[in-house]
Amino acid sequence: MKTELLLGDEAVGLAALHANIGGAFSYPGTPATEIFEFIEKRHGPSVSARWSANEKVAYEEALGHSYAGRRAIVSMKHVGLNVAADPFMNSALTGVNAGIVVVVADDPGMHSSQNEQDSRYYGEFAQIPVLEPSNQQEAYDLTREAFELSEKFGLPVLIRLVTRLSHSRANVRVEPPAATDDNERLSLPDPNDWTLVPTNARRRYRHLLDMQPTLREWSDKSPLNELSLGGRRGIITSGLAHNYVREVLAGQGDFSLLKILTYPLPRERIRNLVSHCDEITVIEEGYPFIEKQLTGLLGIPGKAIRGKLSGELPPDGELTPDLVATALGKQYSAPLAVVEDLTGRPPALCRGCPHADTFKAIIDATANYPEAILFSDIGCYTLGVLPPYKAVHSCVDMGSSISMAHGAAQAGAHPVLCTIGDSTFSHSGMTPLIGAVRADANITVFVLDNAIVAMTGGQETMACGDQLLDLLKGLGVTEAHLHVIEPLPKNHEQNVDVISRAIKHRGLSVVVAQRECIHNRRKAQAAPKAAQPVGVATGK
Ligand SMILES: Cc1ncc(C[n+]2csc(CCOP(=O)(O)OP(=O)(O)O)c2C)c(N)n1
Ligand code: SF4
Repeated sequence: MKTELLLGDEAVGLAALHANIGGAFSYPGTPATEIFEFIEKRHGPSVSARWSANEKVAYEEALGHSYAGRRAIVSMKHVGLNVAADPFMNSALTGVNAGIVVVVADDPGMHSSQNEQDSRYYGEFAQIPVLEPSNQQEAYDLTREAFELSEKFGLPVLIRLVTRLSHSRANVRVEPPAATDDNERLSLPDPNDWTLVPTNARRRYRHLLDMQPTLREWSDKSPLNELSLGGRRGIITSGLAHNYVREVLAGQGDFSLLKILTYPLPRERIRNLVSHCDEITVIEEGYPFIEKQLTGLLGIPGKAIRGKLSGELPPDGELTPDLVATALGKQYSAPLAVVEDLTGRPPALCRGCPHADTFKAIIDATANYPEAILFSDIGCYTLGVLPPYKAVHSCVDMGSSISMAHGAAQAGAHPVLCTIGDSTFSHSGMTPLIGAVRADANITVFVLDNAIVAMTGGQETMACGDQLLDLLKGLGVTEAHLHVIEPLPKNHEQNVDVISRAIKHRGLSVVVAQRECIHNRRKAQAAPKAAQPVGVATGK
């Protein structure tokens, strides 16, 4: 046993290595990125760790890895699970061979996300076990346990993190595994369980339903959920929110408390708490997931249930100790002074960013088109919505720019432009482009090739430079309407001219803006840090 100072994300990554995974699969996305990055830095030769093109691909790679007999971790941000939802839902029917742990980091408060959806609903939707650690130590312990559970139940297990846990550090007691055969693989499963034609799928769904009482019993009996009965005022809390409750109560007040870390909900303990208390406040980060199940449609006669649905806590944003204290009718004063008067600093494109020069050229080329629409996508270039550019008219989900542009063109809009980064293009831009090519859609697509996944911290991109151009040609973009510009101030007039011609063409044009992110070169020049492989315990 030794101690390491780890982010919540890193604790998950280290636990996965200690659980003897064969592979880690992911697509970058804040606040989950550091899980994979930690594994990438620390893994030994028996572990495969490569970024995937998107979350669906990552999930399917993990599924294939499990099928072939090695444990797999697949990590993503919450909206990534929307992209991976198809294999995720269906893997609850196929089941797993070697263990699969799906780690999803939610972002209540939307620090860096399009929404604040709560991944516990996905766990319930797929009818699989969910674990929700409240601190870094539990992030480590529960990830180790999740692999055991996954193999015990033959199901993927979902771990739900939230930003504050993913991105804060604490000392974690870790236990490297005893010597094992690192490359050992389980034998192959029955292919009939994995081939979801209707006869097999019906049988496997029945099996999943038959598993539910076992999962409920496991959750009911799990020592991870702690119930302490005291006064007649009850609190149910889960995951990270438990810390706020502890901080606010500071060991005082005559409350009964149930801390939940496992789903399906531990009904027996909830029943005990409810029958002991007159009123219950539910304190959970995210949607009122527990509260809704507790109240059902009509509530519990004779009991007051408080939380986000009843208005004691706000329905959106992150919890804070202040909010929790108010909901519990307590006074709270922060142990450290809070600096209130920090000047707000809106995000902005870096000085010298290639995207800035592309937007300047687009703005000048569309100056005579007041009706021009520019659909954008998710990446640094989304910041083109802000002054001084104010060029971007939408950003919905990854890959949506090209399809939305195609839809607008079909409504008769002109000119219709869209901007998509190189990573987002590989993630989910290629499929809509095939449709746009086939229809010769009257749109101008800008692929912003800065040779990196910049917004999430500079991960490798799947295709850039000549490879990206080959890809575009392979998807059917004709050479006559495929333009390459270098977005630099000195090329401004020339670039405006190219874009103007592309817009005038009544059909599909693609403009590739090729210039490296200014941070990429510096990063490439920096010496790689020495990696410390994680494997079998050395006893040191
Ligand atoms: C489904 C989903 N997965 C991941 C993310 C996180 N994310 C935001 S932008 C981005 C990629 C940005 O790369 P690129 O399109 O090349 O643009 P750049 O930031 O390099 O300009 C990622 C992975 C997300 N928002 N949604
Ligand atoms: S990180 Fe790179 S791509 Fe992002 S704004 Fe800065 S220079 Fe532009």
